[in-house]
Amino acid sequence: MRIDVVSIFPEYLAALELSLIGKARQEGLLELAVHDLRDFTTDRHRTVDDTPYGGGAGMVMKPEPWAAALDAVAGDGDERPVLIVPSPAGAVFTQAMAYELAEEKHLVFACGRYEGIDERVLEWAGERFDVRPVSLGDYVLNGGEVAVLAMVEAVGRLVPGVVGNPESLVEESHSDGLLEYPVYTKPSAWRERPVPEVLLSGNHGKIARFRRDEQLRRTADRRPDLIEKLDAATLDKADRATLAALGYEIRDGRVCPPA
Ligand code: 6GU
Repeated sequence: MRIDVVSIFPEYLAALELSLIGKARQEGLLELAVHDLRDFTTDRHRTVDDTPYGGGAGMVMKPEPWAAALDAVAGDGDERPVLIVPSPAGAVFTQAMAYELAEEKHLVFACGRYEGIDERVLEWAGERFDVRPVSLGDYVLNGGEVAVLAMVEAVGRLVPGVVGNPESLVEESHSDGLLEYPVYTKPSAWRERPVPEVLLSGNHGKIARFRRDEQLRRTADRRPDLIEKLDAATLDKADRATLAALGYEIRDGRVCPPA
């Protein structure tokens, strides 16, 4: 996979040289380049922003440096790269989106700052890119760089070969619509706190059941919105009993919260 990131703070993306993603770059699994938007300006002051038409607070990123930068990274035209525009006004980034993006050959991230990029850039870019404004969630960051760090890590780890043991991608939070179960390691008793006994039993059926129930309990507690999105057809008898004990009711294939 090829990834291009355009930013006025290219140093922000230095973290992508570390850990799993850094290693994947060294091994050639990810080809990642960071570009300084100011290198695509033509004036002496390397200006990237200007005041908003219609008035209002803050500054808007000028179209021309963005057009020049996107022209430079677009590639030969026989592919249609995905242009991800991090913005609190985007669609929410999810694990499902990370899986989709991990299938792509070429991702371009356009990091806006200030109040955002002139809207015409996104319209114009639609001729050559699949343009996707994407948000990490309902809060505001000063720019797209931190969001790009998160998204490149979430997508990059799903690219085959980046995570050494692909098994570790199967049983993790959000892979089945539930949060992950709690984990424990040695010692079996620590500061008077024993590990749940079933985990020491060697009974793999019971362990699987315990973990599934912990997933259901934890998700109901922390993310009840995810419980309501479950398809009841995917729930076995024991799942239904656990949800019933938590006060949920199953009606017409939906999991309904306690009143
Ligand atoms: Cl992707 N960008 C910015 N600037 N703020 C955000 C965000 C993205 N996601 C949540 N807040």
